[in-house]
Amino acid sequence: MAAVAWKAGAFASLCAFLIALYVRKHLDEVLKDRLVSVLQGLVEVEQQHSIDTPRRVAVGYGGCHDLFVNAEDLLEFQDAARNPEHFSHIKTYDELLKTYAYFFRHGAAAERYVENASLFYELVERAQAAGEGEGAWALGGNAPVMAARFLREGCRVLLGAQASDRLRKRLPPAIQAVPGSPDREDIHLIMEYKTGEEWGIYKSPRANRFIIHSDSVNPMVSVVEEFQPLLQKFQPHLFVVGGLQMMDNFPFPEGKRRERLSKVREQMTSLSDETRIHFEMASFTDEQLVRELTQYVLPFADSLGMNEQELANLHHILMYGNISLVSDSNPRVAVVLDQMRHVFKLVRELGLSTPKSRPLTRLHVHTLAYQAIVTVAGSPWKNSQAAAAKASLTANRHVCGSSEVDVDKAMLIMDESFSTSAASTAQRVPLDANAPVSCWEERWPLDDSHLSAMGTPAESADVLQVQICVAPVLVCTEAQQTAGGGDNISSAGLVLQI
Ligand SMILES: *[C@@H]1O[C@H](CO)[C@@H](O)[C@H](O)[C@H]1NC(C)=O
Ligand SMILES: *[C@@H]1O[C@H](CO)[C@@H](O)[C@H](O)[C@H]1NC(C)=O
Ligand SMILES: CC(=O)N[C@H]1CO[C@H](CO)[C@@H](O)[C@@H]1O
Repeated sequence: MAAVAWKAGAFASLCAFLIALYVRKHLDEVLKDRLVSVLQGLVEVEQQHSIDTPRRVAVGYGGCHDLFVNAEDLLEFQDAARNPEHFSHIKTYDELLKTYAYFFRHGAAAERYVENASLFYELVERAQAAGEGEGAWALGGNAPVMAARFLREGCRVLLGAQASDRLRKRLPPAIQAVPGSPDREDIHLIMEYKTGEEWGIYKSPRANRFIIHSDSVNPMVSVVEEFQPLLQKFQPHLFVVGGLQMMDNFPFPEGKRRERLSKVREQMTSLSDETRIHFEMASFTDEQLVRELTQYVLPFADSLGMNEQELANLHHILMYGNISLVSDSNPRVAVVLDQMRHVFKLVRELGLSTPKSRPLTRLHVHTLAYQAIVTVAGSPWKNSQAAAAKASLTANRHVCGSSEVDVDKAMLIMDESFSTSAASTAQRVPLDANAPVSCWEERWPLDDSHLSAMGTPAESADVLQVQICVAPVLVCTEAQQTAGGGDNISSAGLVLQI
């Protein structure tokens, strides 16, 4: 009896095992089929629109030369490092060691200006001696990355950077730039360390980088003046303003940063109405700088691009006047869309009291899991659905380092359906694998207190009609590169909309 029962039991568990195996395999196939459908759906939408006549795109500001070195090959641990301290800019080797120790022990990224040029160039010499020759150098800065992407997408491109000879050699020749700063000025020394790396009495909890430079050309945005005649002549369809985070943590003399930002504003307002202006946010640590951006830059842009953390920061500054230090790295669609609605309306309000401002008509937020684009109905931005699809595919292509998306190296982390808002009136939108990019229209009531300020007829002012598109990202599971992702993604999204 017992043996029979045992056999029956064994048989039953074997069956259960086989069924489980079958179900699992089947589920894997279902999942893979779903990824394939999503990919096909995205590619189909992306290809609906092509760019027939080359568009002219101008991209500011700056560019630099990144020199990569292993921190442990460059910085020798010395007693000064036993007392970590945080200097906003660096004058001596001891200050460098203390500041490095401060960030290294937390595995936190940081970038610092080295005021003592002879100290900095000594370090550059040492890094070159320790490094791998040419391979240790790379084109750096947001503007050149965006410029290169626009070029690849078939645009004619003008770059607002004073290109040193060394930088010029690395730029694709078809990109027009402002001739030269000295070769030495634009070097940024990127010291990398690994997870668990030991340095004297410290051990880094995670891999990261500590960047130093002695570059005053980029933080001062000194290219603005020389760029102006080229920009006027070029008559771009699109002018992209980015790279302003180089101003973060730079020791400006009193009032100088505002002065430089007002030059940027002047450049933006000098362009004709035919030119669309996009501002690409970045991660800023200086709250005052972000506040100045909301005054000098944001009201003069038609379009803004940013990631979810930058959105959370901007939202916080506009709502409460300060930066939120912690934010969710994988926020739900509803949370991001609600923040986008707020930011959109608040940025438009900023413009109301500002002469020569432009009303915001586009906002693109890129997250790891999805792309969201809001545009105002009737504005010049075209093809939002295709733009969201292209941005999403570019996110995968960039991180996986390949122009073909491979579903075996991709996954969806966006939920099966999402809510359009946390409000009770929200709709639930399913993520349809066969039509993965969801677009819908919304009418946003505007506060009537702004009607008179706006000076436009009530019918167009009391309600803002917008289109929202959300596209899932096929998240790359075998990351080749992450830096520069946002720049590639934002540019890819813009290129189909101008
Ligand atoms: C600048 O760095 C050099 C080289 O490390 C050093 O000799 C000099 O004392 C430093 N100057 C200042 C003002 O700290
Ligand atoms: C920002 O301001 C709010 C309200 O004044 C305050 O509660 C919050 O702690 C501040 N946050 C930071 C990060 O300083
Ligand atoms: C995968 C991809 O397209 N990434 C690109 C992002 O942009 C830079 C500059 O154009 C390229 O070098 C990367 O290959």
